[in-house]
Amino acid sequence: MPFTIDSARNIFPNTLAADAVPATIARFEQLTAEDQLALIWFAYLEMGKTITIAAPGAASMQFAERTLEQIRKMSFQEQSQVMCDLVNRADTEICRTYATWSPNIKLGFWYKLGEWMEEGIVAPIPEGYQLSANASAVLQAIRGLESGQQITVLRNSVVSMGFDPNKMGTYTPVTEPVEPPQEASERQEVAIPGVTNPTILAYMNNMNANDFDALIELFLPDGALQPPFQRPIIGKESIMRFFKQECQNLKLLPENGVVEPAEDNYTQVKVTGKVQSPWFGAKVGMNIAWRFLLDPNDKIFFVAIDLLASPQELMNFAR
Ligand code: 45D
Repeated sequence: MPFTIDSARNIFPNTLAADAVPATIARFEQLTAEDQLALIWFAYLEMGKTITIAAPGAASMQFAERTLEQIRKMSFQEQSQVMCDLVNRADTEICRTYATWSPNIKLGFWYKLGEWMEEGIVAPIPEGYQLSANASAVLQAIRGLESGQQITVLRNSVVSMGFDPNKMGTYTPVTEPVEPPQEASERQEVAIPGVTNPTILAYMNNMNANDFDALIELFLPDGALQPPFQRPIIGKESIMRFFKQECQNLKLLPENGVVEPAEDNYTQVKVTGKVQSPWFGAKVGMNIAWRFLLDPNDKIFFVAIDLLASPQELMNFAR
């Protein structure tokens, strides 16, 4: 029986993903908006002691500028209301604007608000704010996560704020401009012990060079890519859009891999290693597995990217 996207999702089923991330977010989303805002604030302050976030580039900040200026001019009470609206996914003008933004623009917007909260330009979390018992427990759970999982919790909660994009009808997504790919002379090539397959190596090298035109040609027309904790993105056009919106300036650092024959002359490949995001650079290395299923011509039919449960999982190549 040939593979389907659904059956492909189960290759290397022993791979242990960081389920603590969605579990923590589910608990977080049960809290009141005030508690959620205060909790993120406390978590962010604590993380900031050990890892600093890179300031977003002007190219991605320009799109949030009008909304930020609007908020800057508000009273503290109005500003607090806007932040609660975002957490509550209310139907307001700002929540609808927020929904059109790419994840990096949303993160840049909150980065700026955080700065302004610190400077007293935007309503701070009231001094002495007492988290509810549940919120304290969630903060405690976040403290116990490794840093790659902490930043994923933060990112995913920021991305899901604002009005529900599925309720918006048609709209134009707002995303930062796509930078040109890296010059050939500046590119570095990965080496993965156990993996010589040219498609796998080209995947890593093209992603690292922001060469999405070359990268997308590695996929079958109806191929799929499954990001951590998400449903598969199916088809070249949608995957290309995802690359341009969410994959610029990632650093993929594969460390180990295994290549095995699969049914129907397909090949399954598992690679593990680290990934760095442009927000934290080398300060946060996320433990990642890539699970590839290649067709008989070595085109990518499916690839899942998993955030791993623990560093031990980097060495787990059991089927
Ligand atoms: O609410 O091979 C305040 C794919 C308080 C592609 C705040 C990939 C109030 C294929 C502090 C102001 C992409 C899948 C908020 C590989 C409040 C592929 C602000 C994987 C919100 C490898 C909070 C890539 C702030 C991966 C400013 C795994 C929070 C990428 C900022 C992962 C948080 C990237 C930031 C991650 C989080 C980035 C900047 C997890 C960034 C996280």
